Amino acid sequence: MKNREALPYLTSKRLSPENQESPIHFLYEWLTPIKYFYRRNHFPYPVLAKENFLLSITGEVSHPRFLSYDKLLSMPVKSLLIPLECAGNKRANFMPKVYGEQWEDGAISQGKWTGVPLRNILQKAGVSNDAKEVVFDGADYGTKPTIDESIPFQRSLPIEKAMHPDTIIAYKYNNKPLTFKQGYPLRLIVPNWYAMASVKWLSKITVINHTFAGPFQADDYVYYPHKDSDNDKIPVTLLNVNSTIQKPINLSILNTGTHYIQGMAWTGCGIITEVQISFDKGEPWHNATLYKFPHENYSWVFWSIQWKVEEKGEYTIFSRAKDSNGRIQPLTAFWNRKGYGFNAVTKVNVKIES
Ligand SMILES: Nc1nc2c(c(=O)[nH]1)N[C@H]1C(S)=C(S)[C@@H](COP(=O)(O)O)O[C@H]1N2
Ligand SMILES: [Mo]
Repeated sequence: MKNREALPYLTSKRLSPENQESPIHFLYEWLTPIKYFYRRNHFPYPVLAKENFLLSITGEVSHPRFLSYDKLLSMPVKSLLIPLECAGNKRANFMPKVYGEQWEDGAISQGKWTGVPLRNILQKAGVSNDAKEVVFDGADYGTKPTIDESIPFQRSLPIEKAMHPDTIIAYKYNNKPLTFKQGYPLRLIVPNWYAMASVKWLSKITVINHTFAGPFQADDYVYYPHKDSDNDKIPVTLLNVNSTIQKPINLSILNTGTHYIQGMAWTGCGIITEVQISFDKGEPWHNATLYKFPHENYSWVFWSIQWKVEEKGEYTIFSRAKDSNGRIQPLTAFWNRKGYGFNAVTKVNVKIES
């Protein structure tokens, strides 16, 4: 039979706007192929052509700029291996349940991003001394239930993060021009932060001397620890330390013998130093072997451990990652009303049948 393929595919959570999970359990690669990159959108896709496109840099700057796509391509370039993880990744695991896209563990993907450090462009524009934040506009727009008018997708960064040498305006993914769904022609890439910061279809950069309070900054992407009040809210920024068990898949039926438990781990604070596995609900923990991509400290790490199992029955395999800042996946996730940053110890149930 023709056109029959046994390949993994994106799992749709929603068609418009398009929200789809990566088949993360089947990806043992450093670079997620573009067809397996997860998709998370707030609005319909905008259509941009590089020919009539100018990126503006205005606001608290001495020399406002309007850069063409070709001008950007002529500037000094940088390439980095960076994962993008949606702040809602693994939201489906929160108890009690929270409203929002019920992502399992596939709202994460990574690849090689190539572009111009934002810092170079800001320096050319001459950022004023009282600059506080930089606001990034995507070209996509639409309405939100809480707001009447049509608004663009907008996010800000503190000036320090905007000036970080690894915050880049990307125009290539895995050595090819960005695809239309991933932000063509330009996309901000903010390493170590949850992916809402990495604004697609980047069209406008505005330096401001106050705190930005757009809806995607001050309402969404904020941890609200309480069910009924907005007290103690904290903005969502850095990725939590986290891991995913890729193999075995949850609820697998296996036989006695030797199995390899495999997965990935990542953090937004330093590097992964350890991944520990328990073969059945906690103590004892065993150290997995880590596989790191040389000189790419933002990249996820892969890990693997051998499991010899002789007794039939049901088992719950746990994984927990630690990072160089002493952070470790907790047994229970920090519950918050909008369901961001789930990073409790990762669990997979299996049955050993014969
Ligand atoms: N312009 C624009 N940028 C955006 C978004 C968006 O809806 N519009 N979504 C953000 C969120 S919440 C995530 S998780 C990532 C998703 O990127 P992807 O679709 O390439 O996976 O893009 C971020 N940047
Ligand atoms: Mo997201």
